[in-house]
Amino acid sequence: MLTALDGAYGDRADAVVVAGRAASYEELLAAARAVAADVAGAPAFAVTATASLETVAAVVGGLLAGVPFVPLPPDAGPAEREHILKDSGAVTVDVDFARRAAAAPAGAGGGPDGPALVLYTSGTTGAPKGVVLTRAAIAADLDALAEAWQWSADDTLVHGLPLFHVHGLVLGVLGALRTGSRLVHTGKPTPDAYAGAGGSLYFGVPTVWSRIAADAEAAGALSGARLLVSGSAALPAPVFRDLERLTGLRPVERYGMTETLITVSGRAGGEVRPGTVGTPLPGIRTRIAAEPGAEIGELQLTGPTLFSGYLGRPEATAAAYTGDGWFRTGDIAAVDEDGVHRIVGRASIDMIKSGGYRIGAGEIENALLDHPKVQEAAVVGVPDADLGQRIVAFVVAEGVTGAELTDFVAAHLSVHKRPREVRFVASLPRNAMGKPQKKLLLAGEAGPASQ
Ligand code: MCA
Ligand code: AMP
Repeated sequence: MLTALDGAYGDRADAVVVAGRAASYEELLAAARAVAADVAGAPAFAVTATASLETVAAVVGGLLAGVPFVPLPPDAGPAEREHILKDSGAVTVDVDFARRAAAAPAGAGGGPDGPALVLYTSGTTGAPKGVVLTRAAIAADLDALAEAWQWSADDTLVHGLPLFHVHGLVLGVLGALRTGSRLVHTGKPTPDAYAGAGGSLYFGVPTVWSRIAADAEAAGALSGARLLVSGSAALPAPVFRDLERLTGLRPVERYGMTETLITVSGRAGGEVRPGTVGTPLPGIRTRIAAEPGAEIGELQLTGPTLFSGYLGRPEATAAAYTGDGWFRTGDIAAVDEDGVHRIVGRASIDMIKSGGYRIGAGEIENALLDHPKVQEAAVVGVPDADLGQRIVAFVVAEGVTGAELTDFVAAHLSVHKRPREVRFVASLPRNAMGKPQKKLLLAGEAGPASQ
């Protein structure tokens, strides 16, 4: 699974650098074996997934032991943490990178179809669901990306993404360990940190790229790189153009989901057009479920990178597929005559993407309604130049401030799920069925609300 740790590409003292701390593959493997010994036999294990060598050792340790790893967002409040632990049945483990073991526990390991990761992600309503990803799906995705991006042991990969989602953990850690590229995780994805890291390959969400594009000096420092990759949300065309002007590189966009891993991407050395996410990766088939005569519709796909289901939720898993077995992404897309895909928006107004984080409106509404002063709440994603969308909560409440409600959500769920703005209203516009009419709440906001 992780070719670099088998010694395929040699070793160096700074093969993996996370937030300023360096480790060789040998050190990482020894720390991961100690994790594997701790978790062997558990149904699943959870670690608070800070941006650290400990989290890297945890994900590798889980693979060595054949025990699924459940990364806990470090900013998760008690409600979110408890939900993830209870739902997954994971034991919690503390990782000490200084603890080393000479061998993995006897008899440990997992087959290709065994679960490697359970990643919690939001739907439009309710609490986050656990997405089960197998080793085979991860390996297939990383190999497809390595081919698409000509990603190899000659690269130094740089990013500063969180280690509890696909982007930072699967691509950003396991990808480096499978291809043998040196990894520099910057801790935080600031323009200065990216500029100072001296990489050949850079990953970022559009918010990261737009902050870099606004900092000419930092962007200029990336001009020696080979490839800049953007994903997790739509890269605005002006950011694409600014990056090209400042770095001389045309950033490659790729598209994916927690449930499918990365399925569509631009190619290194290929033609790249702003606003498009490229063509399907090897092994992936896509189709557009459009109304007769229409060219855009829901993007549906099949392939070896898909999840094996939502943990313990067979009905939700079944509902994610069409009758003929295609995964329903919930994204609205178009495909041009060359097979190049363009993501137009989300089918549901209740799925928000803010800073690259996927956030279900229902989860935030439920958290707000748990506050004793809140009578009604409706949450929407409003177009935002920095975050793509920012979470805005419309509430009917008295005797509480917006800042108090923001802190309440930040403490209960996670800091990154907090509303950036709370607007107090006398009542929510509702249709005849009593459902809040969110389109009316969004009326007057500039730009498309879907991205
Ligand atoms: C602010 N803070 C608070 C509060 N308000 N803390 C407590 N209570 C409050 N009310 C603090 C935070 O703790 C943090 O402190 C600081 O303010 C800023 O927080 P944050 O909102 O996180 O910062 P940001 O600047 O808005 O973050 C932008 C970001 C971030 C860095 C781009 O959104 C990010 O990392 N996004 C990546 C998401 C991602 O990886 N998505 C991939 C999903 P301090 O700074 O001290 O901590 S996987 C996926 O989508 C697929 C498969 C795909 O296609 O990739
Ligand atoms: P998540 O499950 O957090 O990985 O979020 C997946 C969602 O992110 C997808 O369903 C899309 O809505 C969005 N997404 C990911 N990559 C892109 C992209 N390059 N362009 C537009 N949307 C994207």
